[in-house]
Amino acid sequence: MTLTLYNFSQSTCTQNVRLSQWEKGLAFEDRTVDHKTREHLYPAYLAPNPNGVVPTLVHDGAVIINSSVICEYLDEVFPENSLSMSEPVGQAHMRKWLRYFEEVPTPAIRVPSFNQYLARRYETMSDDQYTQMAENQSIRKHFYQRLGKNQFSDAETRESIDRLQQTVDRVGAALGADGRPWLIGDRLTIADICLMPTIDRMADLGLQSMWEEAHPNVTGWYDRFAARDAFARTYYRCTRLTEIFDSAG
Ligand SMILES: N[C@@H](CCC(=O)N[C@@H](CS)C(=O)NCC(=O)O)C(=O)O
Repeated sequence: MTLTLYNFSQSTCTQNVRLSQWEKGLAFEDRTVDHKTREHLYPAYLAPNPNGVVPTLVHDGAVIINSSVICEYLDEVFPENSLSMSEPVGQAHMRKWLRYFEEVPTPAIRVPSFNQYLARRYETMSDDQYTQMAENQSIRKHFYQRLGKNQFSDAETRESIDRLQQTVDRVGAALGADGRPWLIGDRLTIADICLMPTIDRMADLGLQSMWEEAHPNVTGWYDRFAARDAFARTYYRCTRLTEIFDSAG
């Protein structure tokens, strides 16, 4: 049996899968995709994953894409150390959070990530090179065109911060409802797993003030998760943007 994970170390979507991997105690073959040479846009990568993004999981030849789909797949195929709910209503609550994360915070966190760090990768490109790079993207073509080699517009930046604020407010309210330790209740599930990379990235970008005062229970949730072995294994050195881009980091 082989499980191969095509990934970038700093990718929040990869971190969802890593957290699941280590919570479940699975061994993966690690295949780092080279973002510098845009290996994720090579025909060999696009054939299994036409979206041209990481992660991609290959399990004994079967290709599984989309991080939350991968997390659910792993939990179904390897039921030990379950990260799902045992009954349909609980499972529906978990999936409700997953869809919300995919629609609201996951796209939103890209905006400050690129504004503060990731756009630096394109600084030395000529305008023509950048235009070509954006044109060659798969599902991210319009995203890179909006970024425009520099920063997102003020309006798009404000919208993304607003979406992130809504997320921490909703999570804070859910955790505060009955003092529950995890989003759905007493058990850590894939909903917590798919939230953590956004919250950890927000902290890496210095945005903790968005929950620290208003929602200390979000800090409590973060600290509880950060104390787990799976967290330490997932966030190895150079998984955070500050470690990659700030020489002092
Ligand atoms: N919905 C997808 C999104 C994957 C995604 O956006 N991956 C990012 C890294 S977190 C990526 O590969 N970006 C390529 C790029 O920006 O050039 C998932 O959850 O797997």
